[in-house]
Amino acid sequence: MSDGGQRGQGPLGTALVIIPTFNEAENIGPIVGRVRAAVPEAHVLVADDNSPDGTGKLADELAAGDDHVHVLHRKGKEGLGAAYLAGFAWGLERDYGVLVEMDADGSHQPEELPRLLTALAGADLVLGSRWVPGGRVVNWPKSREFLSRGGSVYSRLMLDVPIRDVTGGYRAFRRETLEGLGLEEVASAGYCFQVDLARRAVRQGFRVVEVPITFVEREFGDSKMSKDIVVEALWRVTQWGLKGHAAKLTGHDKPKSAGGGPARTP
Ligand SMILES: Nc1nc2c(ncn2[C@@H]2O[C@H](COP(=O)(O)OP(=O)(O)OP(=O)(O)O)[C@@H](O)[C@H]2O)c(=O)[nH]1
Ligand SMILES: [Mg+2]
Repeated sequence: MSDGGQRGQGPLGTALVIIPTFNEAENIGPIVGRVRAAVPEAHVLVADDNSPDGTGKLADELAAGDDHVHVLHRKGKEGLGAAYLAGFAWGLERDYGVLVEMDADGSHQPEELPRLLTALAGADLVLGSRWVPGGRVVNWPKSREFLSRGGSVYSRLMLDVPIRDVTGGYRAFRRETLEGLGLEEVASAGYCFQVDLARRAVRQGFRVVEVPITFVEREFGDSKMSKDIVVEALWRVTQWGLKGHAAKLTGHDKPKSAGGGPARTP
């Protein structure tokens, strides 16, 4: 083994790349293949919500031919957050030291994963970031960019988290970080799931580092983004923000338990 961190099996332990899927039949084969090529020692867990287009069956076929690929079949569509929570639980029950979130649609390029894993050597949580210098988005309409940037700025101001891309979903966690986040209390389903995890990490004092990524808009398949997901995010972020500000005013703003070192982002 040369550079363990880059190959998904460094001093932090083996990495598990969790890919939630709902109707990603065109994308699942290519994305799993790209992860396997980019980080050969990492394992992949496809968390499929019984996709009507047969994504789960395709994932089973990939798993049958590769002992580094696993499939978690869930009974129906329950949202990205629920799929990740089930995937985290699956990984934490096993011996993985690093858990990675990645979309199936190619927006998160597996070829950038070694950089995220390398950064995790000096962090508790690494966020792939579109909105730090060097980060960018390819093929997004202006309206979508406005929504994403606006969502991040609003969350940052409301929640007082020093993170540029707080809604992004390309992330690498140390096992201990996930264990310290209080996942059993997380109820968010859509985008705000990502915001929720990031704010919890900052609150617990974990070291959060943003690494620039090039986010590529999906080429195949349909988006699962919906008005409901945006409304949920807006509503929850506003609630969290107001609660946080109220707690500050009354001096009740300290987390229940301490995490790692001081939070920081570059
Ligand atoms: N298991 C599961 N996966 C989901 C669910 N909703 C979305 N996903 C997956 O989560 C990832 C992100 O969803 P996308 O539809 O790409 O959301 P998005 O990136 O905001 O939208 P696009 O810009 O259109 O790609 C993809 O891999 C989806 O297949 C769900 O309810 N269950
Ligand atoms: Mg997408």
